[in-house]
Amino acid sequence: MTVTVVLKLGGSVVTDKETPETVDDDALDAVVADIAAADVPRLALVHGGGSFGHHQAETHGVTRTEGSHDAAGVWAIHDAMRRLNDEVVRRLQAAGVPALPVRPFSVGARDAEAALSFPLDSTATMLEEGFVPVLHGDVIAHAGAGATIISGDELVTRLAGGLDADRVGLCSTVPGVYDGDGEVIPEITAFETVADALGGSESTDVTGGMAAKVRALLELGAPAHVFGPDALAAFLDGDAAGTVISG
Ligand code: IP8
Repeated sequence: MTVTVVLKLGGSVVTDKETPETVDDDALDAVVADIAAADVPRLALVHGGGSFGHHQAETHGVTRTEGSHDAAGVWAIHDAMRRLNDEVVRRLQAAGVPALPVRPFSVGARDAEAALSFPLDSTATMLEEGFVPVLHGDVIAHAGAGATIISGDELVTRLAGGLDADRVGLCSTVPGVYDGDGEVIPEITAFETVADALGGSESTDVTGGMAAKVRALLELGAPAHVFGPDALAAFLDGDAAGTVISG
């Protein structure tokens, strides 16, 4: 059986989150080297916004629920993400990974109830043809709201279900999901067991924190591993990494 892996590189891993529109060169090179060294036949990548998308989204007042009809603002957010994606794809290709971009802005939409439509024809065909599709958090057209943000995590959920993924990885700057004592929780199988420790959203970015992530990952239908960059090689080798979440 050919294993399908969906991997998200958090925006905080690939960018310097404190400095607008700045790639974290060393961190990005390190994850690219791990991906290039790994032997994953079907790999779909997603990356977050970091100091590219979130910075522009804040400037233009756009969130997952607050939309905008200002074309220049929507384009500024998309263009920032496009430039970050260019950099990720360029470095992956330079390392020998057959990476190609998929632009969520041109693929997906939300209806008036905010339900996501995101056809996977291009992504799935790329995988069949041996490419590594690289998606990213983005803006998308949203009925009644103009355009809103789609997070990398939503894309991971869509890809995991739509591609029937066997494993899902979320590589961020933390080594896993922490319990109340600051220790990494090895395994989560139900939200109630960790609700107190997570205490709601701990992140200030526009698309939500760890509690929301854990809830969504419990619904995936494939085990999801939440880990830091040091564990990426192990995850790509098929080993357990960080916190394993399976509902
Ligand atoms: O960093 C958000 O993606 P995320 C992307 O995965 C934008 O939440 C455009 C803010």
